Amino acid sequence: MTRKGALIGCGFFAENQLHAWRDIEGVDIVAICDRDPERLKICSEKFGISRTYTDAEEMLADGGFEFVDIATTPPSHRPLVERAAAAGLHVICQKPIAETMQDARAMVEAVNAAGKVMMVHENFRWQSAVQAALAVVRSGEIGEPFFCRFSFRSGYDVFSGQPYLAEGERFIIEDLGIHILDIARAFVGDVDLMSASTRRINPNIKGEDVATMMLQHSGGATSIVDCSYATKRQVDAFPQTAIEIDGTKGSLRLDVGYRLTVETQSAVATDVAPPVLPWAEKPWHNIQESVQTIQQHFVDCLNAGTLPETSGANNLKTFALVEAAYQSAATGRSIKLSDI
Ligand code: NAD
Ligand code: 89V
Repeated sequence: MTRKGALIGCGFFAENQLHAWRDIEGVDIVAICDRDPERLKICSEKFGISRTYTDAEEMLADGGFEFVDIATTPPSHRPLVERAAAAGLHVICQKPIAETMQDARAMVEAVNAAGKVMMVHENFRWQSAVQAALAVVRSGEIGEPFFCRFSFRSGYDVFSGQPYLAEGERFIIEDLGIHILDIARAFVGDVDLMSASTRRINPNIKGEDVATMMLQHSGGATSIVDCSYATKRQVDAFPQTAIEIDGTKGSLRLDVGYRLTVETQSAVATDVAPPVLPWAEKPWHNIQESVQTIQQHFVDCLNAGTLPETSGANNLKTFALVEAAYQSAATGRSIKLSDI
């Protein structure tokens, strides 16, 4: 059986999603939409998709697919997800799920009420190096984690490809930190308390480009999640997340350069560099591979009748961490997640 889908938003990142869909068996993207005819034409020609629309409403009304992949920027996420739910479609929505917690909850509720599956395209936990580290922790080899650090520090110019990132009041926590917070949840679960501080180093952007967050997890572990786009190094780490985990029986380090070291009785280091997919390019290959993996996961879940790991409901907990971090940074107080 071939599952038919449609994609809305043919911008910077959507090309990765379209490449991945093309390579996943049993899926066909039969229609695409962008309100910008130029972007629509580029993706239509590049991916050989002839059914094109500049109006999402029109595409959804015409139908002929069972899921929609929403790859637009956040202001359009809520109306598009609600419209897709009303059309009885399964939905994938790019991160951040929404602009506010209220919108995010309404979106999850709308898809739930329609009896359909919603996945947030939260792909960083699907990076193969992160998955390799997760497998070690889940195996119990290093015991129970009690301290973790998830660190993303780079000086990469993200603004040339995504100029809107320089314009928002919120930047690094909402756009990038959200991925790293989600990785923290994947490793050590949900969070009770958040403390955060932020800085803006780059004078040419509006939002914060440095954030340091401390998370008290419900299971007892403490995590530091630190993010920076103001870190100047000779060899830039973009877009790698470095991970340190101390457990009751040993420790794990995922270092920049995709080297995973597990220390118990002795230290064992492994190269966990991701493959460079035929359509991918360095240094984005790490992210690009995870796009293919998460989309494959979505199809597998539809086929199995199970919920994706980063379902809408699951992702509300990651998005709540973003909200809590901004509230903490603004007030100088620790924020209970139960208050979000
Ligand atoms: P972009 O601005 O390059 O592309 C968005 C496209 O959506 C544009 O072409 C725009 O014309 C179109 N669009 C917007 N509203 C629309 C609507 N209502 N109907 C039809 N078309 C509409 O943005 P981008 O950088 O590709 O980011 C898109 C999303 O992907 C964002 O949410 C961003 O955070 C996310 N993103 C995720 C990753 C990741 O690794 N998961 C990486 C980059 C971007
Ligand atoms: O993944 C993202 O959301 C991107 C980037 C890696 C550049 O922060 O915006």
